[in-house]
Amino acid sequence: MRNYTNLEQAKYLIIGIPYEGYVNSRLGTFKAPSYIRTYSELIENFSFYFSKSLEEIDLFDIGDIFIKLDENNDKTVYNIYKNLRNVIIDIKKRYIFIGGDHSITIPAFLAIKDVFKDLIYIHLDAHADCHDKYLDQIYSHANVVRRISEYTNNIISIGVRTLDDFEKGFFFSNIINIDLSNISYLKKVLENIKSKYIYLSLDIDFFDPSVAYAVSNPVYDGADFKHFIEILRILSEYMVIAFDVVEVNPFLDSPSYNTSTLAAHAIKEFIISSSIYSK
Ligand SMILES: [Mn+2]
Repeated sequence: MRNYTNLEQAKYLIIGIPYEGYVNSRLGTFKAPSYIRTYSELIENFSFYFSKSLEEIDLFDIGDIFIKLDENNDKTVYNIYKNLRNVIIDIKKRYIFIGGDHSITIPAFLAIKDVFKDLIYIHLDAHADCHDKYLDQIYSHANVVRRISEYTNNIISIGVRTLDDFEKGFFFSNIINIDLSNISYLKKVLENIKSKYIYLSLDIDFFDPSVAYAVSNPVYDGADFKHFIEILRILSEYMVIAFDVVEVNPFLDSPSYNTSTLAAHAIKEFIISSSIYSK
């Protein structure tokens, strides 16, 4: 994707966060922002689903943020939050973050929430990410929903299909869970929430491994791209202020790089679908 405008005029800012925190299986997601940018060059501008072109939208890619690494993962995540606070200052813009592993969603959500107070969090993921502590970490990829739940009561998960015994109690009693076979329920849920803004997070393992192969923790029986489009159609009637794509692992993506390309497609369709909202 190209820049169609400059930083000042941009309605959408794209920000890479090439950070991978606690790795419990296969390293690689820190490389995703550069691969997703590279394979975005395969993508055509016009959206078949939303009848609009990227060329009509002012977007600007500011590149990757600087990440001050600390020996302690939790401190590094806090450093990411502080840096994002310097970038997220314009309430007329929307923000797209490219991870990185899912831990980057915690500082991104908190930095967005500092500016857009009244925030709903929607989690598209195979995993519940509801661990309070995970291998002694509180800001890892497995704690995302649990940490965010400390800042908003309005959390919706879609596509979760595996759970750890340590997190299932919290998940079932605190999170609104929507099954892939019942996505239209999202509309009903949102009608009953008064909050104005939405943060949408896409863990690429939300998709079935046959759709998104290059992920660190694949779980079968996942989503197809049409499920994602169905969600975007519903959300196009709401103000989705921020979107992230996380957990693409380019080291597992060779030789096709289909998963990196899928992530770029998801970003394109998010930008176009959310730009339709005009209230
Ligand atoms: Mn996941």
